[in-house]
Amino acid sequence: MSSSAAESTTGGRGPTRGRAALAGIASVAVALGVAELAAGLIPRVPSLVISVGDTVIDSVPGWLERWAIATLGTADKPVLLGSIVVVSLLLGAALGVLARRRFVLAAAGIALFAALGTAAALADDRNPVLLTLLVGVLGAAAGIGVLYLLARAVHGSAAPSGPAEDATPMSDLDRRRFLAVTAGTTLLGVLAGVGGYLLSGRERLDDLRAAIRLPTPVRRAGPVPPEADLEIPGLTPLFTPNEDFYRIDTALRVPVVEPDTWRLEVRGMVDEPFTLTYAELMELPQIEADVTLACVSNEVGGDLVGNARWQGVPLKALLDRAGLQRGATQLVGRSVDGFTAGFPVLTALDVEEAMVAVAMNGEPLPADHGFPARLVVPGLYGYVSATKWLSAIELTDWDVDGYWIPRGWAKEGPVKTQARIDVPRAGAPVAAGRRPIAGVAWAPTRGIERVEVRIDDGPWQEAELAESLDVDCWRQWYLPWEATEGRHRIAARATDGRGEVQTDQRTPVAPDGASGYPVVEVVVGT
Ligand SMILES: Nc1nc2c(c(=O)[nH]1)N[C@H]1C(S)=C(S)[C@@H](COP(=O)(O)O)O[C@H]1N2
Ligand SMILES: [Mo]
Repeated sequence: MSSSAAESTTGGRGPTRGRAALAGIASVAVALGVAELAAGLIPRVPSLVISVGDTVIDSVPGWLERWAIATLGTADKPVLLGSIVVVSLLLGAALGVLARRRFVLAAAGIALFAALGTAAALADDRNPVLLTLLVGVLGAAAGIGVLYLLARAVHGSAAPSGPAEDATPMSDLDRRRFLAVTAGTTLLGVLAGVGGYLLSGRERLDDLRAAIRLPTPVRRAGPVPPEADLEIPGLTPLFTPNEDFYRIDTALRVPVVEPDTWRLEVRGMVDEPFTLTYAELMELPQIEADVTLACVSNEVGGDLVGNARWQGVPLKALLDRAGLQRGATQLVGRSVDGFTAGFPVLTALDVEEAMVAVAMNGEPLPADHGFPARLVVPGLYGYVSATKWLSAIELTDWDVDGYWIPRGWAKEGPVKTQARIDVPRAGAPVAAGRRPIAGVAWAPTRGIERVEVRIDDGPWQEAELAESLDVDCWRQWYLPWEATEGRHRIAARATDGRGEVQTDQRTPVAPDGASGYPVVEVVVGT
């Protein structure tokens, strides 16, 4: 066969090297898989891959993190984790080649690699030290074991640490068997990793959530009049279903917070700091409010915005109980995962619907959206207000900065008035004739008074507004349009409840939210 001819002329180097690299990849796949599986099986131990990812997120400069959110959106997390796995496997290939000559060095490389993951996990002092170390050791041991066995196979019966030149060339059968064993081992590593991921506690949380009985709010949100939802095909529904609600956070793995062990501390510049259990929080009088939540990273026309009926304890009640001290000007929400977000105490006192939310659209908060409790503050972008997996409410002065402030975002984040065009979709085929132009507009705490639409260079035409549910909530709008053949440009602008017209000044999302008119271009056919 030509391959064995090639092998004899190169002294077995090329193909052997390739197989050594494959052996290295399989070893690292097994190391990762075993560590993930162990982390999934042992309670409270984090995934080492996710811990490395967390470290990357916390150490990259703000502009890079912003760029990742802007270009990758919610795919940023899978992309980061995938990159970590790919880099690890490439490293494995190099270690596999190294193992041909210096097995001990290659084994040390795998151990070092596991140690890095373990160190990343231990940097978070919520993680149990010994159990986390155990996971690292198991992963390293499995990886080194596989490397030893496969390296031996590459060299026939020769010791893996012997010089490669001594190796007896493999027969075709050996080669095929080697490839099968290597592929099988890699697959086992992948399966272990996936299994570990699935075991990591989400299902248990869903059972706990299902068992929770929400108290009846003392103040209910109003009934939803049918006129509030125009139900035009393609138009965003008035309430965003929980599973469709955008998700933005720095958490690579959703924190699994069990209500039994969760505590909410109210502390800082207050006369009477106190701590609540979940049961105690659920016994306090709760309110319900329809609030549109927006992300500061939402582009004009973007979908990082959603509307939900929230239920929870008003912030003001908690602040009254704690007794604010003079000088307490900022309220900082702290998450179990270390995230922080701060906003003026005055907002917490003035905006009645500002709350520690425990429910979203009639069910306990989903894990992705902050279970067991989060902050919801109408009128502020999420990055300064909407702390998920809330663990503490700290009263402090204005000098303290929340997570995003040193990373290039404005200290204050009021939500800008925005209209969005949902129908027709940009680029979607439109047939000539009478068609609706429709969308939503929001200006939480101020409300929407008017939406206008401009087609091509025509005049601004006033759109029909759906009934308003609440000033904190987005409002649907539509304009019947006699669509004529050809290319058209549709723009929209909203006016808030104070009579202020949305600005036409285009600004990027950083530092304090995008502005400008949304524009949709369509080609109308016959
Ligand atoms: N713990 C935590 N809470 C957080 C964040 C975060 O990264 N970590 N991101 C904030 C941002 S930037 C936004 S826009 C909202 C998004 O809330 P959602 O994911 O429920 O839509 O959560 C806020 N709360
Ligand atoms: Mo955000």
